[in-house]
Amino acid sequence: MRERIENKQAEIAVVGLGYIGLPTAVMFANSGFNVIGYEIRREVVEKISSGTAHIVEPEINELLQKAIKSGRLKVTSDPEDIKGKDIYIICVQTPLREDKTPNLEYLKSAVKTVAKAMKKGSLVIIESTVPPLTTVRMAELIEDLTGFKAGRDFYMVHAPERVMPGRIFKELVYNSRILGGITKESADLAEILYRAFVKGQIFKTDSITSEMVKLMENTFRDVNIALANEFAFLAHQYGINVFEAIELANTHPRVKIHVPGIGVGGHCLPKDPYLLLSSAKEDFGLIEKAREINESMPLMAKDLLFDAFRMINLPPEEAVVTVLGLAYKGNSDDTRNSPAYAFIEVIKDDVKEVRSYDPYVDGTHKTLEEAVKGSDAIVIATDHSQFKWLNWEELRKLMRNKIIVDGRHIIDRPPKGFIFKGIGRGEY
Ligand code: SAJ
Repeated sequence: MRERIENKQAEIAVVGLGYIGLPTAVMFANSGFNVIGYEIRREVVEKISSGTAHIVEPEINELLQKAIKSGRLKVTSDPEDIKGKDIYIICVQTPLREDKTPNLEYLKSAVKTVAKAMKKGSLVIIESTVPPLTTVRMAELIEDLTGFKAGRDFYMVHAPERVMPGRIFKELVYNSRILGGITKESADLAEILYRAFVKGQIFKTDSITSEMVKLMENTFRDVNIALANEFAFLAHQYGINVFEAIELANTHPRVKIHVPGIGVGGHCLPKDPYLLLSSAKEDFGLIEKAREINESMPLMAKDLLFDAFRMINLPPEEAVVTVLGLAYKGNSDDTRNSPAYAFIEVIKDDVKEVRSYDPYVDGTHKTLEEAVKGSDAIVIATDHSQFKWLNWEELRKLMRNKIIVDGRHIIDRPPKGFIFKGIGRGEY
């Protein structure tokens, strides 16, 4: 197996062609491996086969077309096509259920598909983010289904993805990588494999540690954002601009306060703290409290908006509100767990009409002007670059009442002629 990987003769199947699976399949194919991408959504397979990615990511279509043209990347939705491969890389989602417990059904179903297809000696890699202990449990599931013995008849590794949407192809190469093997040999083999394109450092450990590392990274960010959000909340009470305070605090060499805002979205940060806690018997409560703070941020934006309505005696039920940005982060089309939707949800029953506009995502309106015409308030929910350079003078003329609520600190100096409110902008 070692030589087969070193010589790039090892055949790879990537299971799940989403935000991580597709770029990973493309990278391995362009590094010289024969790769088959397996995806149950047929329409996605068709789109990818024609050389167009179903996700927005810089460089993806060029790199995908290169991989397909070279003949090294094929895609399928037929499980027969992934039989007998040397390596299986599972990149499926691990979302939360309504009650915030992990839903591992996609992962289990992918593992079952792999168990049916794999051969003795295969290396199975899970890139999905999973609760601690999951990789060991999935190895046991494979043992049950195949009769193989983990560590002897097959290798298994948790290799968490750590890339940020919008920078995936750079970060796949330059970020460091954690490889958690259920045996040392498993991690050693995965190291040779990932070296095909990873230029960052590679650290090897056991699978429970790597599962924990991945969850700790995102929980670190989530808890830090919650702290910044709490500072924003306090800044309103003390009547100061939290962004000025943060900038000044961050001049201290050991302080790096995050950015407060209307909420924390995406497929990772809102869920990973719950995955981290899900396998534990007890905890101190900090992580859950941080989640609670971040999940309450759309309500802070609502309070600011309704304050503004009160200032002009506008009954909320007569108000038309335009939400600018639906993606969970700037310059992206990704709307997974976007706080923009959470915000719309908390205001929609109290106002007359909610409109939305996003240059990357289908909203209620196709153009900014249409979305703003006759509206009473603009609420900025995403930090798209375009929104930094809006012609406020023109937009003001289109609006009925002139309210701005900045949920993403896009506006530094409030434009003239508006009632301006912003999360953390207690001074206005
Ligand atoms: N956000 C804030 N304040 C901040 C930073 C972010 O409110 O100071 C918000 C963003 O607006 C966004 C959300 O948090 O709604 C998450 O955005 P993000 O840019 O922090 O992260 P993701 O979800 O795009 O990617 C994260 C990354 N993890 C870390 O930076 C620790 C990425 O490296 C991971 O690979 C990814 O999660 C993942 O897949 O786990």
